[in-house]
Amino acid sequence: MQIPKLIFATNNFNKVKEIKSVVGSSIDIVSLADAGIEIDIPEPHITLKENASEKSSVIHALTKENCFSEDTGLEVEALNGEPGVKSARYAGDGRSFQENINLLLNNLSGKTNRSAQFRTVISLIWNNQEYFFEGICKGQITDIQYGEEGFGYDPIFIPAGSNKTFASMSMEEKNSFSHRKKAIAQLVTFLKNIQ
Ligand code: ITT
Repeated sequence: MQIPKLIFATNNFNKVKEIKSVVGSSIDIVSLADAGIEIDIPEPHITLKENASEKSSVIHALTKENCFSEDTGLEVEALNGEPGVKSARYAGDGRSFQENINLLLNNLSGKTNRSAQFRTVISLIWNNQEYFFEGICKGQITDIQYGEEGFGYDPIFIPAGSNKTFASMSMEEKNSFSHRKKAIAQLVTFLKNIQ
């Protein structure tokens, strides 16, 4: 059986690293950089699903090749699901991971409900048809940040079943809990079953 090839419509190299580490040699993942595509895809919608769809559709229109994208948000219960779809630009356009973390911890200060979840929605375009997959990781937001690994909000998120932040884990350990791993595992199973 031939290994399926998929272009991954993302400019976030951390996502590429994590997803490659999960799929191993079962899928040939080609990042936008590997494919020589330089594009900043807008994410104008109010749901993760629509933004994921936008990213994969733009790359499919450009390449006509099988591709996928994912949109991820950190949904904090005490903030009514924020930053959610705005996770990348919570503190404003072009702001750093650190500025987003600072704003989130500030907005949560004094709140005892620290429950949150990461949610990833994947849009796969396979043979011109679109399919969606979702992965959720529930957990808690810390009072202070710690850990140097990972990216984004990893220094302030402790997944349920652990006592340390994602940023204090190796990639393999993060994968054993993560939203992204759960979503991509469904995509891998889907491709195995339809080939
Ligand atoms: P692409 O749209 O190019 O894929 P992006 O970084 O803009 O990359 P998103 O729109 O999905 O990705 O933004 C989600 C933001 O949420 C991201 O910038 C991080 O700050 C955060 N994030 C996503 N996944 C995360 C993870 O596994 N751990 C910590 N933070 C994460």
